[in-house]
Amino acid sequence: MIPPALLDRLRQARHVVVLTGAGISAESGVPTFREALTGLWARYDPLELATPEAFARDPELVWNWYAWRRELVGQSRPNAGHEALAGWPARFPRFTLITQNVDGLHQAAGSREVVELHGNLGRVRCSGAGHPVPDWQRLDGAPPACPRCGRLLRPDVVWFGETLPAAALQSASEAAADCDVFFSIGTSSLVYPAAGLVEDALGRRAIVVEINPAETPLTVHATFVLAGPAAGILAELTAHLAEQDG
Ligand code: BV8
Repeated sequence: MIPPALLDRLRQARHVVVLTGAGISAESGVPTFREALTGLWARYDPLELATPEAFARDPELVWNWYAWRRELVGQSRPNAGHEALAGWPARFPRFTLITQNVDGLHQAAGSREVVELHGNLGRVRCSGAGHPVPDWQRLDGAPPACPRCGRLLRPDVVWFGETLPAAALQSASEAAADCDVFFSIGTSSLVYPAAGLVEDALGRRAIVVEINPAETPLTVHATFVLAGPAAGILAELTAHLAEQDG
């Protein structure tokens, strides 16, 4: 059930921002970050593995964790939530989609402009100079060497303790500071600076909508809380918006 008051606010919205986390990909079968350690990975802590220290200590282990996740993502398809959001740029005067996810499913659903705060595990880069390496051999086992300088290749994602891509963080911060509606979808709101974006919106009395089956530190501050899985809620919300088109 979508609150009519939310639909009214969306009808008048000037700039809608959406921040997504791993939860929006859960219904595509991509485990959320904390679930991304099942089976042989169950004994590791993602906060430990997703760090430059872990890669320096055991590059093969970290490389293979990402190879396994890349495999999972490769077998996944965007769900109704990704697809609904792909149509939202046409519904609002201004729309910004920001994601913490590294699975590329928003782009696979047709979203053309996606602010990727934490990179994308479909890309790799040189662990030395940082330049992207588009055509690399997909080997299991030890990470391949950079064809240019011989240093190890690494996933093009942001690890804990690493700064976010400056351009992405700036776009996200500017959008959060300008928007009049901020959606936080499928994120535990625990990881910074991504989780801090909504604070800009709250500070300016923008409408904040949280879509998540569980409570998070944001829940008590949100204007509207749509408690449930994102795919169905976003499909229902989009259907209401389409009704307004007459
Ligand atoms: C940095 C890529 C400068 C890798 C990831 C304050 C300011 C700045 C930094 C910090 C700070 N406090 C602490 C820090 C350090 C740290 C941090 O935030 N630590 C946390 C643990 C406290 N931040 C950093 O290190 C960042 N770097 O700021 O640099 C700096 C450096 C050092 C010290 C100070 C400053 C870098 C953070 C980026 C890390 N990389 N991902 C990879 O994926 O392998 S973050 C990773 O974890 C994910 O991208 C995601 O964003 C995050 C959380 O993962 P999950 O919990 O799985 O996913 P999510 O949060 O999205 O939760 C799932 C949610 O979905 C749940 O709520 C669930 O209920 C819901 N859900 C489930 N099913 C559904 C659903 N929702 C809807 N529908 C469903 N069907």
